Amino acid sequence: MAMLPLAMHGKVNPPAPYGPTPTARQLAWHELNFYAFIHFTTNTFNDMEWGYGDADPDLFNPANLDCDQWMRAMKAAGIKGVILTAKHHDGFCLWPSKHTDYSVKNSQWMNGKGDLVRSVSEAAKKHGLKFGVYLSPWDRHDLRYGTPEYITYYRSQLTELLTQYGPIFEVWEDGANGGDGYYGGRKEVRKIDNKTYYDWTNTNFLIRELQPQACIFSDAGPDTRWCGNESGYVGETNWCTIKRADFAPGIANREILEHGDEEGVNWVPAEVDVSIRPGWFFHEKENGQVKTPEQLMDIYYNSVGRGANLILNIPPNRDGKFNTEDVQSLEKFGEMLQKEFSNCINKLIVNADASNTRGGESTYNAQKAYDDNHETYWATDDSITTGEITFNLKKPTRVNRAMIREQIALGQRVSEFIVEAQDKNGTWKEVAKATTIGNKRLLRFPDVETTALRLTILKSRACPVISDVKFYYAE
Ligand code: FUL
Repeated sequence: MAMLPLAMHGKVNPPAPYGPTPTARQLAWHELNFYAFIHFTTNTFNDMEWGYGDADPDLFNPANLDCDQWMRAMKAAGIKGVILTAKHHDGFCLWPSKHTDYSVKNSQWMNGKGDLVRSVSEAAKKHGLKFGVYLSPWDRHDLRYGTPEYITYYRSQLTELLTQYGPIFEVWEDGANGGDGYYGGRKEVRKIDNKTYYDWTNTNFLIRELQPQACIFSDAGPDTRWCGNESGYVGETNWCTIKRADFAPGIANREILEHGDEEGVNWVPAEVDVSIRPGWFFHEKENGQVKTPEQLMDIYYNSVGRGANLILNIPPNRDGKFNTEDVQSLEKFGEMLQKEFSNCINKLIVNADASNTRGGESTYNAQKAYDDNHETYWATDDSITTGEITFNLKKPTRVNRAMIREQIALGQRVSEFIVEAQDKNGTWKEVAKATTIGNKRLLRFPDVETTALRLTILKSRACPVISDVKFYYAE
């Protein structure tokens, strides 16, 4: 006999999925929360952001490449994966592609025997980080850019990247497209129609075929979307849904991308891309502008803490290492992040009551919101879209942080909620108010000493399904 889903062991059906729901690959992606971006190419050596496409391959020559150092610094910050710019807009390939001469094989670095995609993917594997690739669609070097042959070239390169370097967790389809460039010496302006030129549908089929577990990022998904800015935040209200058909890579309504679309028909959650420095590539002159651990913490709350994933860019220097300023900031941030959520006060919860429990059945009761099991959840009856859980504490306890998660496998529902704390006179005081929850909502509020905490769902598109509520005290 087939196993019944856990919640069916009771008499009451679990809530039916509401609206679009994530695929298994998206659900796995949601659990990652935080990964890194590496921008590295000839731009690093000639101090550019968008190389024109005519840089001499010999320019690329990191004298003391140390990918282990990158991985250690990333891990110290709590980073769980890394995406490398295998090719940026300048067209220079960091691996010895068979389909162009414009690559590391013609640079003096390691006498043309180097393969940076290999070095980074192997270091990532060794340190337990996931690996992903960015392959810029816009190529300012290649003569074929703008013609159908270029699309064949792009796909051949993707095939190399997706077959030679182990499992890929994400493929980054950039939106910057067309303009002036070297283009095999023609030095002209080339414009493409970014809705039709790339035929993304078929490129994405290829990715699915070669790496079925990889999430595909672009302004339009299909798996994860741009958050509409490069400043390190997603909207306070952040829906994981959009209408995918309204977008294409390079065709982006920033307002919608920043907040998602409550009525959206596709599950395409936001990814927040931001650099630890003003630029995406390393520039000596920006050494004094590395984001501080405190700034990184704000970014973390404004991305991961709003249900998005964070991709933080850390550009290696000309030596092939992360600069000291960047390493120090990452390490300090990692320590702060660890402290932020190390003192969970859920252990002091003696009991919890919900205003309504689905079918009156223990399978969905308030305890399931703090049982440390993401699979189980508190849910109400289908007709109930507001409600509260009161968490009673063993003794007066100081609290200043909270984490709340919906069981997004059943869709995103909540659009308004508050957290309150009861003072010693029995008076309830609001400590936090927010809109959407989604995969994860992190809240910071001033210290409060309390004997009971209350989560109130004020508005939800369907019965709330809350899988985790955790309270913390951060010193
Ligand atoms: C943009 C690019 O133009 C930037 O150079 C950078 O790679 C960023 C992540 O995406 O579209």
